[in-house]
Parts: sequence; structure tokens; C-alpha cells
Amino acid sequence: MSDLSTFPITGKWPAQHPERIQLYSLPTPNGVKVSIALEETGLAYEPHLVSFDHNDQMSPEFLSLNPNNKIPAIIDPNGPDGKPLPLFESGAILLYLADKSGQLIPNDAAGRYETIQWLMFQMGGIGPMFGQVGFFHKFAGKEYEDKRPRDRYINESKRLLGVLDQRLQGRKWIMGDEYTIADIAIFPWVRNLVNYYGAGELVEFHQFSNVQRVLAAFLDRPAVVRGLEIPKRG
Ligand SMILES: N[C@@H](CCC(=O)N[C@@H](CS)C(=O)NCC(=O)O)C(=O)O
Repeated sequence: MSDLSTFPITGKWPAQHPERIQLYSLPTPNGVKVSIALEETGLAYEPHLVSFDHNDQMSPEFLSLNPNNKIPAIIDPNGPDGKPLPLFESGAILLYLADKSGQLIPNDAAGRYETIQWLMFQMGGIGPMFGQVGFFHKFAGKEYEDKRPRDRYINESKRLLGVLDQRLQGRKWIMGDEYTIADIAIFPWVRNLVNYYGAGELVEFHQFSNVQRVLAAFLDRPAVVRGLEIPKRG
């Protein structure tokens, strides 16, 4: 039986199944990347809800796992060398789950690096830029009279969607026929931008027909449908 009691986070979120991967998350665009990857691979896991309404991400127990106070984070009780592995940052977690399961990333070295390249494109570009659109268009920043910050992030998001659209021309997924962690990283953010932030018109989403096509295929996958609702909100 795996002993996770040395991880203070298990004091606040007890593990019912300590032999399974422990997921600490919320169904936001960064959170669902990991629940979708777990659902796709079939790895056994136990989800725990980190409630922002209760500021759970600032609790000492959560901070003991991720000092950066952000979801998602995991503990794999059976990590490298059979030892527990705590991990935060969704991109690192996606790579880890792909390696652990032997799925969602090409086996050949060049294909692997190309997938990581697009994963980084999401982590360094799409996530931060679309997130700022959310702030300036939907949340507190929408009250700001000066629209220059909003327009800057809208223009940058539009540019990134153009890059993505071009990449998807003639390809089924980001890496061609193979569905990978790059798709799992990118499409929850595209969905969020258009549906939740309601920024589709501002970024002229209608222009990006390849992105629309692949987003629809992504949202059609049963593991994606399930992963988008995990962990269940209380
Ligand atoms: N680069 C991080 C970003 C994670 C992130 O921004 N998570 C947000 C939810 S989508 C969060 O936990 N926000 C809580 C806070 O900032 O207090 C990752 O990809 O894991």
C-alpha cells in the first residue's frame, strides 16, 4: 500500500485510493488538460477539487505541493524508481503522463520534440495571452476605460490563432494523424476563449476554419467530454 502521509496535502484532501495518481484540480482550461490526459490514457487516478471559492489554492496544504498556488498538481505514488513523484505545471504533468503511459506523444525523437515545441507554444503563448483577454474582456479589466490593453491581447490572440490555423492546414491534429498532448494543451484554451470569455467576434474566430474543425473533433472525443467535468464542482 502506498504511503502518501508524508505529503501534507493529503491531510486536507485524504487519499481514498493512495495507489492511484492523486489529482488536485478544478475544471479550468489548465486543469482539464490533466483530467483529459488521464481519461485518454486510462491511468488510474483520484481527483480532488481545489475550490477557488474557498481559496483552497492558498492553503498551506496546497502550497506544500505547489508553492505557486495554481492548479493543476499531482502526486504519482508510483513515480520514477517506484517513489512518489509530486508535480505541478500542466505542461510538465502532460509530458510525464505521456511518458508514463507510452501514449499521446510520438515515439521517434524528432516527433517528440516537435510535440514539445507545440506544447510550449501553448504554455508560453496561447495560455498567457488568451488568459489576459479573459481579464480585460470578461473579468475586472472590462471596466477599464482605456481599451489599449484589451486590444493588445486581442491582437496577439488573433495572431496566435492564425499561426495555429496555418499549422492545422491539411492536418487532422497538431501532429498530423497522431493525437497528442499538444492538442490536449491547446484546445481547452481555444474553447474557453470563444465560449466562456465570449471573445469569438473580437478575435474574428470565423476566419480560422482549420481551428474550428479541429476544436469540433476534439470536443467530440468521449475522454474530452468526461475530462471537461473533472473534478466535479461541489
Ligand atoms: N502555468 C500554469 C498555470 C496554472 C494556472 O494559471 N492555473 C489557474 C487556473 S487556470 C489557477 O490555479 N489560478 C489560481 C490563482 O491564481 O490563485 C500551468 O499551466 O499549470
